[in-house]
Amino acid sequence: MDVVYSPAQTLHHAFELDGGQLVVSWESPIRAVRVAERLAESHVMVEPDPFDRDLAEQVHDAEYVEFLTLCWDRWSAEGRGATQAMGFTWPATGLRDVRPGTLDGQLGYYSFAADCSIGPDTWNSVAISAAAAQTAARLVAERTETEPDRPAATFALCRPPGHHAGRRQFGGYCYLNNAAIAAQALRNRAFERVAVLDIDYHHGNGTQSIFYERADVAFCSIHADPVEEFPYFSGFADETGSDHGDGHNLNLPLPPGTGPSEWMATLDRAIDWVRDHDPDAVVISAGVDTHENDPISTFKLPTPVYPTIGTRLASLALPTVLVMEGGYATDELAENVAGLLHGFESFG
Ligand code: Q9C
Ligand code: ZN
Repeated sequence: MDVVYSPAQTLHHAFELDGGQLVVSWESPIRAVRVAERLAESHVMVEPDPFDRDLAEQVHDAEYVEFLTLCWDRWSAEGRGATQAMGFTWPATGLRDVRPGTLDGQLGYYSFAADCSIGPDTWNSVAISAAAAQTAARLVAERTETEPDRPAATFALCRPPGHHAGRRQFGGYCYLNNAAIAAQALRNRAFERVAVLDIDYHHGNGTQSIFYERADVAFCSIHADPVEEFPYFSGFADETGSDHGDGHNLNLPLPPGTGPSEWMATLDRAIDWVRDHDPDAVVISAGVDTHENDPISTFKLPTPVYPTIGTRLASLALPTVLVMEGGYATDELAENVAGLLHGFESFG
């Protein structure tokens, strides 16, 4: 399969509040560098199309996208360019959900976690990362038209990741929701029903919330139980969708420390659920922070399991956009991603 990626995605780097201190984010540029280097040995690398803002505004509020594009310029115009922009107060429970006029107010209004700063290159990398997902969806749609009997697949090497970003909220290292953008792009083409299957260690709260009331995009996620893990306030098993989306959302939370046999059995459940929804295309939120050496996660998947995961995902035999999410074991990351893709490609 082709890989969509631009080196401009490495320009962004961020800080996160961790253990009471502001530190360099685990979500580092080297992640994309290593994965791209590795995949270039075995795959055709494709440059992303120009960022499609109208498409992004189908899954994000236009005002939010505008905020992201202007945030750094406003921040530096306030004379604060020596550090990066980050909120410090949020409309938490009991407070009012009003949009403030000031930058500090809006930084809180438009985010849910202090792990996601905005620097001079953030918007550029974020837009190109989203464009990679958008381009991967276009390629899958076009290949499905020319070869309808062979399920097309493309990997969007997205960085920064996206699945925590909601309609108007950044957090969890995510600003624009790349998987949601890919799913919407597929919907805008010939695919009437799309399923997003999220295998990142963390719950894809942003993707869930974007499609929660919709029947045309189903969402299923396997992740660490939010009782114990980020994002804490989303990802419980009783979140099943609402309104038209009722029954179109499935969360499969697992305890910290979950190993490969339990995880693979859960993947089988997820795949069965996706198949029961009879989608025309699939988006995989492909986080590999489930790895045993991941520095911020607790699952125990060894490197040799990723090809097996890829093969199972391919067994859906549907047009598929794979979108990279998390994965912070930088020494193993490229091998795990390459293993996932090779396993996928070896199916059938
Ligand atoms: N510094 C993804 O894997 N953890 N995001 C913050 C306190 C946030 C992970 C911990 C984890 C977000 C895409
Ligand atoms: Zn994650």
